[in-house]
Amino acid sequence: MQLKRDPIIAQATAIGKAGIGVVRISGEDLGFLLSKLFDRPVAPRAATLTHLRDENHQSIDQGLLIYFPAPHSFTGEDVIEFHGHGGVLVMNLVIQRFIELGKSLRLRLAKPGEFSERAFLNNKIDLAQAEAIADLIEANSVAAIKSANRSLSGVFSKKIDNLVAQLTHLRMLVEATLDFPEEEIEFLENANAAKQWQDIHDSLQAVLHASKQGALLKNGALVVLAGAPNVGKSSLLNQLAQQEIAIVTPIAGTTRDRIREQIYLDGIPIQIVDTAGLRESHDEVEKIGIERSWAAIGDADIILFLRDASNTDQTDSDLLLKEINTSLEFHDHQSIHLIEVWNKKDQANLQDENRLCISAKTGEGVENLKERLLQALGWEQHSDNVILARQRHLNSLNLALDHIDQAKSYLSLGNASLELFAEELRLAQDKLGEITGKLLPDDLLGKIFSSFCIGK
Ligand SMILES: Nc1nc2c(ncn2[C@@H]2O[C@H](COP(=O)(O)OP(=O)(O)OP(=O)(O)O)[C@@H](O)[C@H]2O)c(=O)[nH]1
Ligand SMILES: [Mg+2]
Repeated sequence: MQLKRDPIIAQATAIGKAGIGVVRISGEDLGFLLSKLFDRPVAPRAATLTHLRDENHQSIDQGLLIYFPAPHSFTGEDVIEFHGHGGVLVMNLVIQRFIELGKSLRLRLAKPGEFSERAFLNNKIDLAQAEAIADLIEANSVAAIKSANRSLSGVFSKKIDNLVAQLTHLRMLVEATLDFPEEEIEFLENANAAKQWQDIHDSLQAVLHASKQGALLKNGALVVLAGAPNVGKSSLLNQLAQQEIAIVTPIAGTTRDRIREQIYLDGIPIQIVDTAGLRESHDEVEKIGIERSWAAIGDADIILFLRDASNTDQTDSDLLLKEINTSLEFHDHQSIHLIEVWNKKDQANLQDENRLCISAKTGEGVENLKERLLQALGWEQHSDNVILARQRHLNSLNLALDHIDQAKSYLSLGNASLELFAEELRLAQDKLGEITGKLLPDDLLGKIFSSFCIGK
């Protein structure tokens, strides 16, 4: 038997001064609470203007009250919303008063994400949708909003559910075959098990691809500007950010510290890090700066290695580039992209089409550079079916794909391995179930919801 859950209350709008502030209450039966406020029945889903009064009948706040009887509410329980005035103190008093009125119901403050958790537990939304709400609220680009909305409306979950259904079908087929050992292979061939496997594999890969795009949209990338002193790293940072952020001078060794700035390329948040020019230095401060440059290089998704194209002697930069490549190899950082950029195009005579040439000063070639960055990140412009995935989703999808691949190897081994084939399919299905939350341990669920903010 399911334990009765205490009713919960929290401010649903941001805390601060605002025209209105909304307090939300959710509980299995809030009829008693309503009877404390009104001496007549309250119409469902209609706004009623009312005063919330203290025990001496003094008004605390006046606002609109809306009652959403279960199960037609966000959480699937009875929900009451009180739309009062959005002051910090007045909202606190409103919440306190409701808690007093609901004392016998054990009304208490909600924990972070608890409303969403209840919606999930009451099958109003699945886990991927609950996460999409959090992602929608936190989205910082139009593209991210669009794909969060797609997930929220269930597009992502539907894809996962379809895959699970395909897997179930194939598993049933295999299980049935196992009961008739003599006919196994023939039966599977007739049912085209290999084709079914291929379809599942391809759909899963498509979902994974769309999710990787979404993860890029959500998590962005770290781009580090590196190179010898004076090649124009800080100038490029300023050009990309369209602001004078870093100091630019003709003196080699101007930048001592890492300077960060976030920009958006096609909706993807990109952290640009400008670093101290790399060279042998005896200056105490500069030496620390250069150590930090090396640390930033190791953290990068993409390194933009800048050269001064107006300089006919590239020996220093050549050596430096070698050193960076060696360091990346040594630390097993093969996934870091390095793009060579020839700067100060305006002062140089460059006619090499294979080189990426820019002028950080005039901005020439910078649009081209941005495109190269997006390309290196694997971003496909105009992709309208991006799924705003979290790392958690990517992990589950990758593991599911591993099991699907493993299954294939058993299928090709013939009769003796059919049970192993079925087992891998089951494991893949379990991994997919983690995404929508149908198969996720309670402690993990709790962890996911507690990362949401209060009132959500
Ligand atoms: N003509 C021209 N000058 C540039 C260009 N980019 C940078 N400069 C000049 O080159 C000098 C050095 O530029 P910075 O941006 O400070 O170079 P940096 O790589 O950050 O140098 P450090 O911080 O010392 O490592 C400045 O005088 C800039 O004005 C460019 O595209 N064209
Ligand atoms: Mg600099």
